Order: sequence, then C-alpha cells, then structure tokens
Amino acid sequence: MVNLRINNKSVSALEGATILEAAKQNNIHIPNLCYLEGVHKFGSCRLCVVEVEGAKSLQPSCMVTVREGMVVKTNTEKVRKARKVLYELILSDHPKDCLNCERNQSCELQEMGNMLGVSEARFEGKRSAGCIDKSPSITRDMSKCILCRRCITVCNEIQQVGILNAQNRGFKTVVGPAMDLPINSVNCAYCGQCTVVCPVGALKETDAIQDVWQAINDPNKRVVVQVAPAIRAAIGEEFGLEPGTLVTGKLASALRELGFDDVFDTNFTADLTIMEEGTEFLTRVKNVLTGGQAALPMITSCSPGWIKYVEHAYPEELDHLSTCKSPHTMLGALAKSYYADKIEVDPKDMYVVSIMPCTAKKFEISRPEMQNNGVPNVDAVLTTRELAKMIKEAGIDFVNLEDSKFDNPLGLSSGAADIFGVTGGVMEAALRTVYEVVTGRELPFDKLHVTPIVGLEQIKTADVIIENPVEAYKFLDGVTVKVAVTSGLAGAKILLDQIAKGESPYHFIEVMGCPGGCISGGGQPRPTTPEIRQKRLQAIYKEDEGKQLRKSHENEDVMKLYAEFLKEPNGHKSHELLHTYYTQ
Ligand code: HC0
Repeated sequence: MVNLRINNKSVSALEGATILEAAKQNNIHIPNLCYLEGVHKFGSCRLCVVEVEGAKSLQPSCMVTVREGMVVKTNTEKVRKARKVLYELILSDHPKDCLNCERNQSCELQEMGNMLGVSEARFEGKRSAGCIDKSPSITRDMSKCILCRRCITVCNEIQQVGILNAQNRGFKTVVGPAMDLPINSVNCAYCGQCTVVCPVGALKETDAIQDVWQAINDPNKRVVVQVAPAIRAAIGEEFGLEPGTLVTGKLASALRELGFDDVFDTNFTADLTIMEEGTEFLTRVKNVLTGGQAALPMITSCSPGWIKYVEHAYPEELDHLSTCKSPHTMLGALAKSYYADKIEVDPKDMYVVSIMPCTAKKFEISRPEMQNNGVPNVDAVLTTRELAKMIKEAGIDFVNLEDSKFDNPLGLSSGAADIFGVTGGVMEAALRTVYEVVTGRELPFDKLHVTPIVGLEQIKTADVIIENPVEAYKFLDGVTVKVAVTSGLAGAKILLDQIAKGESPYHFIEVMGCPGGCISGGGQPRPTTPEIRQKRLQAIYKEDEGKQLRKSHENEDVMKLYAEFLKEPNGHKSHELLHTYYTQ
C-alpha cells in the first residue's frame, strides 16, 4: 500500500494506482470524462486535474501514479476554475443541441456541466466539421464527438479490432475508420462496445424504434416480439433499479402494454439451439473418431459480432462454425412457419421484433442467410436501451408493473437457456444436455454448473471425461472432451490463432463477441462497469437456479415442436429453417 494525503486526509491506496483511483478507493470523487474503469487511461479530457504538492502545473489525476508521501488537493479554487475552463473549451466545439439529442439526461458531458456548476459557454468559435455515418448497427454523429477516445480504447485494446482511431491532426482530428471510410465498408464487427462507452451522443445504435411503432400501429400486421436472455438482468437499470435486479415478469407485461400481439422468449429457441447444436457436435465428433471428416473444434455461432469478425479476420476457419442460426433468428423462422400456420397468418403479414442486448443483431437480420423464401426471419432488432425508451415514451410505470408470463408455444424455457446470456452459459447448457444424452445418466440438480467455465475470465477451459456411454455413443468411451470458452474478440483471436496453426486442443469452443457475453452487449444500459457486469452475471445464474426446469432437453414445448413439426434435431426441416452456412 502507498500512503498519501488527499485533501488533508491521510489515506492509503493500492500500489500502482493513479491519483484518480486512489481517490475513488477512499470515496473522494474527482470529476472525469475520458477515464474508463479497468482499462488503459488516455488523459485526453483533463477534467480530472488536481494540485500535487511540488508539481509546477495541475496534474491529470488519471495519468499520475501515487507515490509515498504525496500531497494532493482535488477541490481548490484553482482546480475548480481550471476544470470549468477545460469544460467550456470542450463545449466550444459541441453542438449543444441537448434538448433534441438522444442522450439528453443520460449524457456524461451534460451531467459534468451540472456537477462543475458551469452556467455559461464563453468560447464560441469555429466548429470542426461533423459527419453522420449510418451502418445497419451503429450510427456515428461526429459533430457530437468530444475526442475523449474511450471508443478507441475499447476498439483497439479490449476488442483488438482496431477500426476506430484518431484520424487527422489538431482541429481536424476526427475519430473513425482510416481514410474517413464509412463504418459499413470496413471490418467493424458491429459489437457496439464503442456505443456503450461513448459519453455523449456521438456513437449509438442505429435506431429502429419508429419502424417498430409503425408495425405495432399497423392493423394488418401480427407483431411478434421476443426477448434475449440477458435483457431480464439489465433493463431494470434503465428504470433506476439496482444492477442485477431480475425483471423477467415485468418485461413480459411491458411488452404487452406496448401493443405487441405475441410475447415470446428467445430462451425457448436457446433450448432448441442446444438440441440442434448438441446433435451437430456429436455428429462431427463421431465423424472424426470413426475416420470421417468434420471440422473440429466446432465453435458456437450465435453471436453475430463474432461471426462478422471471423468472416473478416479468419475466413479460412469458417467451417469450424456451427451451422446453427442464432436463437433469435431461429425463433423468427419458427414464428413465421410453425406459429404462423397455427394461427393462420401469412408469414408476410407477420412482423418479428427481437429485443437484444446486442447491436450486431441489427446487422445480422439483414443477412441473406437469415431469410426463408425471401422473407426475413426477423424484421427489427431493438436494443435494451431502445426498448427502455419506448416504455418511457408510452408512459408505462415499469417498476410497478405486475409480473406476467411469456406466451406459448414459443415461450417456455429452462435455466440452461437463461445462462446463454453470460459467457460460458451456452457451453454449460450444451454440456448439461450432451452429457445426459451420451451417458444416459442424470446430472444431479445441485451439480449442474461447470465451475471452470463460470466467471468473467477471458479464456476458460474444462475437460469432460466420458465413461460408460450408452450404446449409440460407444465411440466416445474414455474420451476426454476438451472445451474452451471466451468472450470478447481479443480472446477469440487467441483461440483462432491456435486453430489456424493446427494447435487447438479443443473439441468445442464457445465464443461471444462482447467481454462477459451478452450481459455486457453493445446495446445494454450504460454504464457497464466491471461491478455491474458481475451483478448482471449473478442475476442470470439466480434466474437459472430458481427454476425447476434446468436442462434444454427437458423443455416439453421444445419436444412438442419436434413431435409436431421439426421431427428430429438436424433433420430436414431444421436444416431448412434453423441452420445456415457462412462462406468466404
Ligand atoms: Fe445473446 Fe443469444 S445469448 S446471442 O448472447 O445464443 O444478443 O442475451 O439473445 O440469439 O439466446 C445476445 C443474449 C441472445 C441469440 C440467445 C444466443
């Protein structure tokens, strides 16, 4: 520990901490804008300046490491004046259109002005040129960018995709892809992590709210909505609830109040995915172990940012991807076939909306692979943040809503489906089913977690030893199935490099495009700090543990779907509706 004085108070801080972090550890708040908890600091906004005894000038507290005996003052007149001037300089190149900005009242710049007591903007001058760049997933409005560079940090250091960088110099500096290319023409994975950390309205999801209102208001449309696993553990934050508050029942009620005709659960098709993906995995392993050909490791394919990343960065490894579509596109495909038949609605008159924690899902639904007979499986994707806006716009008192359930036949789900929302969850769900199918032995209810793959570490691995399998899986007797899990594209890169070199020891890999999985997707409530991520993770596991039904193959409505419609996992109908191939 390092001992120092902050504001005449003796405090201690962890070795290597910055002054900003030391202050935080001791409950002293220093205003800051560009700082990003848990990652590299950039020191661009300078709003966190403090006085350090012996230093000639004010110091950016996010950049200076604490030293033994250091004396720091965070709230002197000199410091406060400097912060105001620095803030006004940022404002001098900002449109200040707060009233019609989508970040109004959730803007960190606006909040900072309030906190600093800034009541004027004295430095009006020439404004740098802005541009609006719209892709299917992300919209950039560079007139609002304050050059804090948080997005650059997540894009380059956390995700290691390297799309966003500071282009040009001085007054002409703009954050964006090289050569001012539009974002839809570069190798952006659309993970949207940049939109989560943007403090202002410069980076956001591409809005689908008006399209969805229009569909709801169209009397000729049957509007079906579905909710991703991770929404229920996060959307409460948009209504002032504590991070980690589960709001599954309120969510279903809110969607009904908004006017959706059918309120389904993506979790239903998460269970279905386990049946399809588990079967596909066993088929591939059998092929390899019996002298045939199949690409192993097989890698999960439900995270569209991850798919886009492999397509751009490792196109020669595409055959490792499971052929399963993602659960929400599976649900869309079933809504417009199985369910549309049941209620006698023409699929063309059905409009499917997915509520997703993910910006890449907006792009995913536009892919030709996600259509059947020329009809898109899903018509619109709303992020968690967009859905919260619609609920607010409709004047729904979300916090006091009564709980209700999802509709059938696409609404029942197991705890295995819940954990899809967190890194390691898809793999654990798959192992719960694959193990029981292969061995014919039931896993004890209180021993369902595969603990080595639970948690927020970048790469997690587990070995599953198969002993005494049932007759149909004798080829697996004595085999140690090696699995790996990663979340975030930097981890994916490590595992893909192993595959590319022929050095991957794994049979099955789960990859989610965002660090932590969908709980910290690009469309989730801001902020997503390490602490909030942990609370959402705990909520997801609580949802699973609170259910009696915790294994996908025990979902009776999924079994009914096979009996009535699909017939068998990986069968003809499944291939037609639920699977696809990604090609170079
Ligand atoms: Fe996910 Fe999904 S779990 S990708 O992380 O598989 O976005 O929550 O909806 O589709 O189910 C996101 C979350 C989903 C899908 C599911 C998968």
